[in-house]
Amino acid sequence: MVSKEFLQELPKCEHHLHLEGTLEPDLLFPLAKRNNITLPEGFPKSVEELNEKYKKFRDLQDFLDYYYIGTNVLINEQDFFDLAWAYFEKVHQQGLVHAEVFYDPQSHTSRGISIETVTKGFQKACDKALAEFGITSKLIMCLLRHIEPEECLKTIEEAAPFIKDGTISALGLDSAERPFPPNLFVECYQKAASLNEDLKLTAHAGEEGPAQFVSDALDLLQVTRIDHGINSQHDDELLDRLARDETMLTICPLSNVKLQVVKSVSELPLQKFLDKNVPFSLNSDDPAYFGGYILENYIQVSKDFPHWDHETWGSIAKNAIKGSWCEEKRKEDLL
Ligand code: ES4
Ligand code: ZN
Repeated sequence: MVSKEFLQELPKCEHHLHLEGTLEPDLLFPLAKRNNITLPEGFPKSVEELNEKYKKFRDLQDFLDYYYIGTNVLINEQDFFDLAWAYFEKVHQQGLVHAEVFYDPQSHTSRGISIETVTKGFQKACDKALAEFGITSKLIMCLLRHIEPEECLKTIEEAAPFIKDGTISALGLDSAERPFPPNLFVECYQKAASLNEDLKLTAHAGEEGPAQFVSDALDLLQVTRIDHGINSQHDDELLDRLARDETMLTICPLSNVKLQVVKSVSELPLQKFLDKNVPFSLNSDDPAYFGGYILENYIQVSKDFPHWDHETWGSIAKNAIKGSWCEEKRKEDLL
């Protein structure tokens, strides 16, 4: 098995990280206080109690219920900056060199907070991460799939200035997967893509949903990356397609265990993906909720796949760089 030091020093890229999912209990409570937010009846009262709750979630929806409550404590541009900056400080220590990070504008606009406030706060943290740590980053705006597609179209219009000027690099789709399949969002993806030909497209698919949702995201939404996608393992033709087109899956090992998608990391089809040349990266998803940041995810995978040597790990890190949406020059420098 490779050492923690080796994994720490590998130049790592993260492609599946929800900024709202980096809200640690020890920031959630102070922010609630700072912004005079009353947490709902029955919500844990202390950092310890909340950490206890985060030890296990029944499923994706059980987690999302907590995640959306947490989101409510974020009000001012400074809060969004503080949240993202705390993330960059942590992962800088872990050997992260490039991050493509999600955020959910609708979790905030639905509470009367403007898309400008959110986007500018996050963007300033990204700028500081580049200036202080040399970490490059991209912002990916996600649509919440439990919100009506009509509403989502309005969100895209509100975000249009940031899509047009490239502040938002990509569009994603998250929240409860099974009840809200990709086909509902065809118009939204077309509309967003029409605003900027450089806009990248991705979607959560095949986390709790079937392999068919992965194929549908590729065919109907024209995405060039799939978030999670682990249920692709059940469709050999789809695996061949992902390999042929070099469509990267952004795998989130600790998340899959916490949300009971798998019992343990060893159950993940990572060896199959390697053998079939399906590109994937390893990511933390919602690290404050799932018990680890990027390095802890790498370490857990190394424990569950102990036969992987330095060369295997080197190729995993390289594939993550290759699958990144950073500028070609940056890619060359990282490779
Ligand atoms: C998410 Cl793990 C996961 N799946 C779907 N939507 C999400 N939003 C934040 N984390
Ligand atoms: Zn996710």
